[in-house]
Amino acid sequence: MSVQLGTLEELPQDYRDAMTEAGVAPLWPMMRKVLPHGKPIPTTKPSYWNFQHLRPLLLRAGELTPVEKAERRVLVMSDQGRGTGAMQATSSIYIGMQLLLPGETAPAHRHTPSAARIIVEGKGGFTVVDGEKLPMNRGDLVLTPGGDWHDHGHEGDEPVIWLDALDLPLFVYLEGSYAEEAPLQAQRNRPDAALVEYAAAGLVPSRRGNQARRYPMARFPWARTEAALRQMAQYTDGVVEMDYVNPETGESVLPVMGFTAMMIRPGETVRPPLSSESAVFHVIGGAGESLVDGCKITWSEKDTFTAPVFAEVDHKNTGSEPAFLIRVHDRPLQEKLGYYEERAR
Ligand code: 1HN
Repeated sequence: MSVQLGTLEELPQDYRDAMTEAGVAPLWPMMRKVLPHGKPIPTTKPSYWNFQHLRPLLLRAGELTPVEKAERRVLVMSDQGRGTGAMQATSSIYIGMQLLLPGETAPAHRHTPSAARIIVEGKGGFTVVDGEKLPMNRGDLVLTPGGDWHDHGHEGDEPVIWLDALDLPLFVYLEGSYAEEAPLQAQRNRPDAALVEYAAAGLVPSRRGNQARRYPMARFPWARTEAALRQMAQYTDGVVEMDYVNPETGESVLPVMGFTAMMIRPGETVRPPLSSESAVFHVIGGAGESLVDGCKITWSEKDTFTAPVFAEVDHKNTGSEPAFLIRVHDRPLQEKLGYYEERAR
């Protein structure tokens, strides 16, 4: 049962003026807006970016704007519900497509928000995170946790493009977003160390009193992820999804953003439960169609799309090969806040 609450217009003008004068306002006309019944009413609308449309725009940015003038040469991918230029793809997730040309460097900085890269194309790019040089190959997930120094470089001979995902909107909302700058970092002597230390699931280095790093694994190479998904698909008839976790703790790899690798078999349709998370889907390979709250999105390799909180989502693989996607979501944040929720459809 829902009572119709009083409106502002019902109140006498002199009373409204007096409230404004005193710096107060009545709650009841605003109550349903901030506390809708049953479920949230998202501002976020399902959005989609075709990589083949973004690519020439990004390459043109490479001609028009030298990296020195950009610091990070990025085209921001804005939620359609908020409009072009919005630094949000969903309520809590920022995404953008970044270009680095051969020989270029993007200077070191560190900031309070955390970032992750999903590599879209090109060979020879690398990022240095906290002194550790990490190669960037197609499909890799590379993390830049909040507070860690990071710079990007390029030793190859073709453009390198990657998708950035940051928990920036939350930090902006909290008035907690800021950066510090520095010259390029000295690279320490163990490039990609985590791949050696965490080469086998369930085994971590014995530390004999030394503490593991808070973010022990900064790079998850796609080849390993795809092999794991394909094996899971053989082992189960069910949904094939694997979460990226911190190998020391089993928790999500970053505090706010979560990452899940998905495989959809040829011809298969997956119909996940409604969930309170918002999500960005990036297609690593394959082709399909997704219905997001009734909005049909036709996607293929390198495309990106979003789903708002509690969206009704169906993904269908329309190709003859397995489809692979990485989902960036805010479930870890919502779990920490104690309200993550799934509902049957
Ligand atoms: C950032 O630091 C990077 O380091 C990319 O590559 C995109 C968007 C907003 C704020 C910081 C990067 C970013 C960013």
